Amino acid sequence: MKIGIVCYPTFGGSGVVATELGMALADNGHEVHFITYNQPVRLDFLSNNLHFHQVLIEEYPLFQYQPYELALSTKMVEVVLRHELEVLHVHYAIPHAYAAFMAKQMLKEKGINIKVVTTLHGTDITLVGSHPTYKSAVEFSINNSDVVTAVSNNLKETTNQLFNIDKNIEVVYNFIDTAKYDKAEGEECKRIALAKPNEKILTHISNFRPVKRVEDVVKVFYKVQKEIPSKLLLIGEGPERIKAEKLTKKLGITEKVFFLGNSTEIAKILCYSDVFLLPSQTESFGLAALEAMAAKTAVISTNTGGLPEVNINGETGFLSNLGDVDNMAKNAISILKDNIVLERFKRNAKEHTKKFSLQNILPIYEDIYKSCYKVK
Ligand code: GMT
Repeated sequence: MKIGIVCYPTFGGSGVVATELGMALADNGHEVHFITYNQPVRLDFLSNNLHFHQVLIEEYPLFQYQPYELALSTKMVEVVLRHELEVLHVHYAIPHAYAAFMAKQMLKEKGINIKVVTTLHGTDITLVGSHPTYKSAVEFSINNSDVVTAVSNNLKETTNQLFNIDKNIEVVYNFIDTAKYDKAEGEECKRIALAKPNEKILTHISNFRPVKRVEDVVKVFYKVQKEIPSKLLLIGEGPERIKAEKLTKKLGITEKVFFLGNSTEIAKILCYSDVFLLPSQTESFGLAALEAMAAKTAVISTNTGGLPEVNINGETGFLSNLGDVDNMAKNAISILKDNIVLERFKRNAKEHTKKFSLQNILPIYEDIYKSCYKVK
């Protein structure tokens, strides 16, 4: 099929999922067109069935805010017409589902019935989408998509609680290309560069937004390193990084904490890790946790949102109440203090990711695209 993918091109989970999906669809013989304002960070190659169309904004002194949705829907129309796309798959409702609706209307005038699949990722519903500033437009664009998917059962339920949705939301879990992580594990994993042989490695990866509670990561690590010789790797960039750095200084643990910034080498970094920390206020799914699990890493997380659907308490890691850093540290220590226990959690984590493998999830999206043509 000929599929247009609209997403944020950044390190955020929705952009990562959209990009990995597009690349996998292209590998499977579909013609995929990314439509966004920059080449997605994980889109590391283009080919004759993998294309990128940049949405450019025309600056004008009158505009305090540039009308991105207008430029995006115009670009969608142009790409659909030029490449005869059959489906537009938009990731993250704001403003992509709204822009897709506008494109659909414009194309209708030209006698073309483009199908729109909207995937809800989390904050587009929980933190931003339900805010009165955006709520009506988000509800409208969800209800006017041909198919709507959510990345967890929890996100589906939350969407139905927060909005008046008149169609069934299909749950399609985030997925992982497990082969990538097996490869990184097989290649030389230079753990020695970061930690001594007796030291354990804890990791956190995020966009360092307030919802991730990065200070809790540092607080948990502070307690863990008192009992277990260990290092903490923090990967990502964002507004909370400075606070987290200040806290490591205050706690006197700077020499044990490495801020590594954004990285496209996630599989390689995760191959070092023993425990992954994700103390988020909410996560619709927690793709970062799934990536860690694929790299054989146990997960210590909160029990919020869709996290219990990914991290199985007592099996792949542990779940704690929001903000309960004592419990998170206690759980991490209980895994890290015994190498046999650690190995069991790591193996379970890896095993559990099979449920979310690319091979399982890709055909679900392919069926959804086909099903659009059966939808009225
Ligand atoms: O977590 C973020 O802040 C980024 C955000 C995004 O949309 O890029 O992530 C959301 O989508 C991911 C992919 O579906 C999910 O794995 C994350 O759990 C979700 N984040 C939140 O719900 C906070």
